[in-house]
Amino acid sequence: MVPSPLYSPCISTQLSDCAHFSSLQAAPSKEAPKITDWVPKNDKTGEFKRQQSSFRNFISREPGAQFPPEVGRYHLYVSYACPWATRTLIARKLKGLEDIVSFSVVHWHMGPRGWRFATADDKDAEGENDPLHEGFTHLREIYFSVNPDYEGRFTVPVLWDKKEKTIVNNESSEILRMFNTEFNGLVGEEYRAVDLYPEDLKGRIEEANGWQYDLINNGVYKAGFATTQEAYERNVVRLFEALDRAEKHLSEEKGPYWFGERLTEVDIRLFVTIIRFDPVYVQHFKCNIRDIRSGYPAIHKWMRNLYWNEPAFKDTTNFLHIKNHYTKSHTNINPLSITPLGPLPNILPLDA
Ligand SMILES: N[C@@H](CCC(=O)N[C@@H](CS)C(=O)NCC(=O)O)C(=O)O
Repeated sequence: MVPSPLYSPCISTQLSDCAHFSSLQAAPSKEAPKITDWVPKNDKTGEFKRQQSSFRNFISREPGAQFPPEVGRYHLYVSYACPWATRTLIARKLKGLEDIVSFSVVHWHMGPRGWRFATADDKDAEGENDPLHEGFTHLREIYFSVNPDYEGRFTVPVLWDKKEKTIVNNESSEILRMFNTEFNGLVGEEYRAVDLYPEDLKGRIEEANGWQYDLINNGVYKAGFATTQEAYERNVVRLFEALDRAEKHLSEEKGPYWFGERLTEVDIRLFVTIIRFDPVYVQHFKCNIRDIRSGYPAIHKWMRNLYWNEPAFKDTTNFLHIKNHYTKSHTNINPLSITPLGPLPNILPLDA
């Protein structure tokens, strides 16, 4: 467990709702951080530092494994807004796990108590209730049901084990790897043949993941959550240098994917950030040195190909959740929660 004292269970809640730190009710601190204080108020660097994921167990085919692959045993809690969670949905579909691993989608709005489940008052398209825990209103309750002293952030994705009633893993990069191999004995040959992390590309995949995670996937957040001009500029410049590098690579590659004719996890991991870029990151995270549709022809073509030609990518992209979540939940960045309408369309056609 990675301790994160700033985000103890009570901090961002109405204190009366939280049993864990009931003694705090007597003297709530005015300085208590909010869930949107991605950079602690006293951090003069202004830099967003992402917390490590806390639950790191693995579903495994090894005999005697604590979490063996089984049909219907595991459940994913995701948000369609979240790029990290959407990675796992794409892999789930590409690997034919739709009848094996169930999933549910939280409401797009992340309020002071974090992600919440939809209620009867919400419209259908806005999210779902918790199908596994009657009466749970927020994702945080899942975390506390496993560890009442949990002190990390309440993030999606969460890979839940219905049998042991516990969280297996909440780190998307690892869930991708499990989905790639560990259910292969339960799926048909066409899905077994899909290898998102093939042996002969492992080195190049790790190399691409390394800079893309730091500078692009997390880079948009480091620019958008920065609380000083210097931190913003430092990170936004690095982000665009990395996009230039991706553009060069894709313009030289023959074939529709990052590695030519072979779809790998690099496509999944990069896509979830790029598809959100023009609709959200350009304006909301101030990543506006260029946009994808007018500034990066090769990335743009690669992204549109995945979206329009691969159902696993299009079917897991929900622009309503994406646009509403960021602009209406990050009230530190957008206090009036007004969602810009553009750019329209959210994504251009393949032949544009
Ligand atoms: N390292 C995690 C990051 C997941 C993550 O940060 N998810 C965000 C949504 S995009 C979240 O749930 N944030 C809630 C919070 O930080 O309070 C992963 O890749 O799975």
